[in-house]
Amino acid sequence: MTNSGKPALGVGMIGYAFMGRAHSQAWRNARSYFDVPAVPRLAAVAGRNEAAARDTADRFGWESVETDWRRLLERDDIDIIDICTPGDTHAEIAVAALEAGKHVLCEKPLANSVEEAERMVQAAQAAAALGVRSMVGFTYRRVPAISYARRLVEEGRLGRIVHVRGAYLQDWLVDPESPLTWRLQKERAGSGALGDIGAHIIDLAQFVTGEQLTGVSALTETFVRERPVSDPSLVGTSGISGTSAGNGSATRGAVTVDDAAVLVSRMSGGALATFEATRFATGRKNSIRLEINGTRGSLAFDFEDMNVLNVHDATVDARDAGFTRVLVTEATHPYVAGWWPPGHVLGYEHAFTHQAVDLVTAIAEGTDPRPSFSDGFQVQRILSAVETSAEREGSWTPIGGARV
Ligand code: SOE
Repeated sequence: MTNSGKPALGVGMIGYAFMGRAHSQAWRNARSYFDVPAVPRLAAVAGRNEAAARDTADRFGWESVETDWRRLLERDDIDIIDICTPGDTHAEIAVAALEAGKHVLCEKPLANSVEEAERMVQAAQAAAALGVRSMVGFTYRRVPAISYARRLVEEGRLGRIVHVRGAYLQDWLVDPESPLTWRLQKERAGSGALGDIGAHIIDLAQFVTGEQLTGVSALTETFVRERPVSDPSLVGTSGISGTSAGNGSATRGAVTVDDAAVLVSRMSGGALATFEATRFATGRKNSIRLEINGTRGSLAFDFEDMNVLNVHDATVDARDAGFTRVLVTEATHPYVAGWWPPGHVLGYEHAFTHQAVDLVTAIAEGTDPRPSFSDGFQVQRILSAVETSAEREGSWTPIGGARV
């Protein structure tokens, strides 16, 4: 219990790198800015590198440190397991945590394969019957402008949706000397730009439209196939034959994932859709673009201008019509009331707080949060269909049996 008499929910977070930092801040801020029905407690951070885990604990206020994530599952003071590790560990940790009766938040993509994702869904469904909740971290759903876009579609403001245009554009891999990391190894990351950022834009398109992709025709490419290895821990893993590594090392390792993916698709409501995910779009840093055209109007969003949603009402007389640049910072816009007065814009990290708030609220209220593991599984099927299609130079590949 907290001072105000609210129940506390102990969080055990696994991983402390980029995502671990974003999540740490979110768990801290959720109680400060939102009137949550249960208060997240930063109970423990777990990681194999004890010094790094301790540093994270000190910086963000985690109460304790574990060097083996399994310890978190044995602790009675931990209610939520937050998985911020590379994709190859998601299935094992999530299934074990759910079986131990812990609620789970798992970073995206849900897993590295459809088979792993399916096992996770089964564990999530069995756990849900006992009141244990699970959620996958497609965090961009909770950017206020995106949540507002969803609301406009739900209200019928776009009419019948006919086009979906999605792109997730980054450029951090353009330099061929940029080193090999786990994100470029299939065995660790599952896929490249496709799963890392393509998964986000596919999820966003499905979330905002309320429809699903029914099939894909896709191409993928790896523009730089070998990169220098500066992280000694990667030597000996697949595709890296060298024996030594270090700064300026001549050891090079194979990139075993895609650098970019493009796909055309159909949506379940009849719309035609195109998607692009790349780490080679020079000048684009984290540009998540979504444009949706309906018979009554259109929406356009770019994360690099994330407080804005461009809205076009096609029912207005053509003399006055056009895209309106809506600043999504009003208290009546989703999530905004928790923060600042109008015009005091939000940033990348705020959506992680919204995610934490929604998860603890669902746990406290006994509802199933979205995006669910089933949502993550369905995206996983699409990623797999993209790879199958790309192997056959873009042949049409249906996505059957969606579960959501
Ligand atoms: C790296 O490409 C990355 O951090 C992704 O892993 C995140 O999901 C995305 O939000 C930003 O880019």
